[in-house]
Amino acid sequence: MKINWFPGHMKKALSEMRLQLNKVDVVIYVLDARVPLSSINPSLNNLAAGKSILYVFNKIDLADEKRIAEIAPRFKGDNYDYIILNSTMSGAGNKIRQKLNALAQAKIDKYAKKGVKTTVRAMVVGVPNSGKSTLVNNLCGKAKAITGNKAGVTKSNQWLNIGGCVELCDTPGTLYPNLADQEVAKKLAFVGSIKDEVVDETELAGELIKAIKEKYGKELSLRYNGRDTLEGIAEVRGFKLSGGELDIDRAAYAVIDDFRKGRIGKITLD
Ligand SMILES: Nc1nc2c(ncn2[C@@H]2O[C@H](COP(=O)(O)OP(=O)(O)OP(=O)(O)O)[C@@H](O)[C@H]2O)c(=O)[nH]1
Ligand SMILES: [Mg+2]
Repeated sequence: MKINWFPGHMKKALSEMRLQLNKVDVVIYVLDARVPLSSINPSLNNLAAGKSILYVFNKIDLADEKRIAEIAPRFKGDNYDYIILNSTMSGAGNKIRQKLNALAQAKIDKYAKKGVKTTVRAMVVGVPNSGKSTLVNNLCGKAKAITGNKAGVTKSNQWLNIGGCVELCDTPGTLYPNLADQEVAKKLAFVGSIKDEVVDETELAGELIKAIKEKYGKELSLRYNGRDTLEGIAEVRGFKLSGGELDIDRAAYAVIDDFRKGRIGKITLD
């Protein structure tokens, strides 16, 4: 299985994002905490170069908090910082506002000296389905951006004034051409950052079981009564086709769905 997904709309989105960069003070870089290192996208690193960056480890409710506590501190430096979040929780927005203002402090102070209250502008970027629009809505306090549990929901840049002298730009999820590291590509597919239609679900589920077994064998075993193959899982779940054969496709779907909904456990695959 070779995974690759870089449709025209992503290329276009990246060039439109670049055109708007000059008015951006902070880039909010949303990572999926289940695959945080795999959510780093070279195209977005290029885009954010030279800007203040706030890294968001999002979906912490589905991820391994201990592992994130090890990884996240690497994402703090002179002009960048991080925050660990569940964007679906009310109150998440306030934590972000504080960090945003801190990262834009130099600009705020410069204008304050002239007696002017300046607007902080942030662009929210990240791989598809990482929770950018959910985060934007949380900050707005209402659902202004469309969200959905699949890759590629947001189609174009959308600037929103969220009050308190902050403007946000929600952007479409973007990847990069030629996902050379297929280990990374698989992890992005596990969390639904790659459109499901371009991936072989049965193969993907097999790879997902392997990846979980390696680091979270106990959780896997608990979920599926010690089974760690699609056949075994189909058996234990009683998934059968009309002829009585095991329904492997259904088992594959079930494993992917269980993982994405956090039913196997709180898992971080890096
Ligand atoms: N459990 C959990 N789900 C979340 C969190 N943040 C977002 N989601 C869910 O993740 C899915 C994707 O969210 P979106 O906000 O549409 O993601 P996006 O990054 O805007 O996606 P694209 O526009 O396709 O790039 C939705 O089903 C959200 O409800 C979170 O912190 N925890
Ligand atoms: Mg979106």
